[in-house]
Amino acid sequence: MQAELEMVKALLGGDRRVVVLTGAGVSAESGVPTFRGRDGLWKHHRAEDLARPDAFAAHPELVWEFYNWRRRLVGNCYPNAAHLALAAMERQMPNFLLITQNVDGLHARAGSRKVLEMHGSLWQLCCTVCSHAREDFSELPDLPDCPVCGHLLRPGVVWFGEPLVPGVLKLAIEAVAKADVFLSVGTSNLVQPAASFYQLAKDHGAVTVEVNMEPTPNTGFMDFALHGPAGDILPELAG
Ligand code: BJW
Ligand code: ZN
Repeated sequence: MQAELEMVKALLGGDRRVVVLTGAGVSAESGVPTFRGRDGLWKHHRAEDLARPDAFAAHPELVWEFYNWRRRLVGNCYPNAAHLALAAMERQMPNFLLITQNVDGLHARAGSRKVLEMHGSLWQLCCTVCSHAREDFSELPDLPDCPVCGHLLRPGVVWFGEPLVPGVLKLAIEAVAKADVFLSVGTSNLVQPAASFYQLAKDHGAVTVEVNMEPTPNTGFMDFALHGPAGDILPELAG
């Protein structure tokens, strides 16, 4: 893998346009559970079954309990070597963009300034009825209500079947289509539209690279696949 790593590192030099897509695997070494597999179980519920508008409509208290637990958990975690390497890449590379599916805010805490959070943020709240929305890092009540209209607040994240954060998808697609190098890091590539970004990049001539602990459905289509912990591989690419 060392030879592949050196080749990818060389590709990241100069003023190449580099777009990185991250997923839950990037935060795994910080102690944030990933979404799928055994890690994704909370009180016998699959995270995928809770991150849905119909689950929230039927059991808002259960879904809020899940999100409040995650807010507390992430609040006690810290950025790891992978987050720090991506923040360093942003400082080193003039044409660098980070797109994340993560809602934990750890990229910003690591020092990344240009981050597109395509699935929203755990720290964003929005009203289910009016347009009230705010960032809030405090401990929340079990069922937080809107200070404007009194109705239920919801986490400002994107659930299955919901459109991505307005404007963010457009910016992401524009950047991916112009990328010289596209890196997919720590994502299972099971959720659309993020899982198809590599295809868009490839169609426009980008070199595609995957960094993951294990193969994903996209691995065979990538120009380079680097297998191992993001916290080991990204510092090597950034250094
Ligand atoms: C490591 C590691 C280490 C571990 N180092 N690696 C086209 C085809 C089929 C279906 C669809 C389609 N288009 C849309 C859909 C439907 C749906 C979808 O994709 N369904 C699939 C399941 C089939 N998509 C949507 O609904 C999206 N909306 C949409 O497209 O809207 C269209 C629309 C337009 C107009 C009107 C209405 C609608 C929205 C998707 C939202 C996803 N939301 C979630 C929850 C966010 C909130 C929360 O966190 O609670 O986002 S689901 C969940 O999955 C979360 C994640 O961001 C996302 C991706 O997961 P990720 O990051 O890949 O994590 P894992 O756990 O799956 O993988 C971790 C990986 O890390 C593994 O591979 C490990 O090996 C690796 N790893 N340690 C390196 N140390
Ligand atoms: Zn309201």
